[in-house]
Amino acid sequence: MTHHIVLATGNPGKVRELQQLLADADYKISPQSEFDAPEAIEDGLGFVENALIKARSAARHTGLPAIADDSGIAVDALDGAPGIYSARYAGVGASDEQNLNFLLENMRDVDEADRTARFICLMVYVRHAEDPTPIICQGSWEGRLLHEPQGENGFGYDPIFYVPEKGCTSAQLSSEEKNAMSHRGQAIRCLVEHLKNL
Ligand code: ITT
Repeated sequence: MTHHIVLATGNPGKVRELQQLLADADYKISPQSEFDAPEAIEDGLGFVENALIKARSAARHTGLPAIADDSGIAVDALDGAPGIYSARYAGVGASDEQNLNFLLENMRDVDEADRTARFICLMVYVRHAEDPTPIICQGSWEGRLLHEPQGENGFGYDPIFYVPEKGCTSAQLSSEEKNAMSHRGQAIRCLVEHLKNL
C-alpha cells in the first residue's frame, strides 16, 4: 500500500521542490493546504524545534505521518541572521521580495570577501503527532550574497544567492540543478534513506 504523508508547509516554493524531490519515492504526498490545516506557531529557538512544531501540528490535524521543512539563510556578516527568522525578516507577513530587499539593505556596506552565507534546511518526519523518535535530517548549502537580484526561478532569497560552482544565482538554476545541490535536496535525500529502513 502506498504510504500517505502530509507535507507540513504553507510555502508553495517548498511544496514544488519537495514534490519533485519525492516524485520517485513510492509515497502519496499531499500538501497540508488540501486538509485546511492551520498554520502552526513557530516559536521554537532553532530550526529543529520549529520543524517539529510544524510536523506535529500537521500530523495532529490530518491523522497522517508528516514531513516538515524549517529552513532559512544564515549570513556570516550578520552573525547568522536572519536564520530561523528568514521568512519574517522584514516583519510578520513580509513578502519574499521585501525580505530579500531588507537583507540587501543590511548588507549594503559589506565587502565582497565578507558576503558569505548558507542556506540551512532541517527536515523532519513524524509517524504521528506524539512520535517520540522523529527522523531528523539536515542540509546546508554555501554561497555568497550578490548586491542585486538575478534570475527568476526558485523562491525566497534565491535571486541573491550566488553559487560559486555554477557561476550564477540559485534563481538561475533549473529546479533539477537546484535540487541536486540544495540544502533541501540534501535533507530530503537523507530522510528518504531513513524512511526506506522504517
Ligand atoms: P512553512 O513554515 O509553512 O514551511 P515558511 O516560508 O514560513 O513556510 P520557514 O519558516 O522555514 O518557511 O522560512 C524559510 C524561509 O527561508 C523562506 O520563507 C525563504 O525565504 C527562505 N528559504 C528557505 N529555503 C529557501 C530556498 O531554497 N531558496 C530561497 N529561499 C529559501
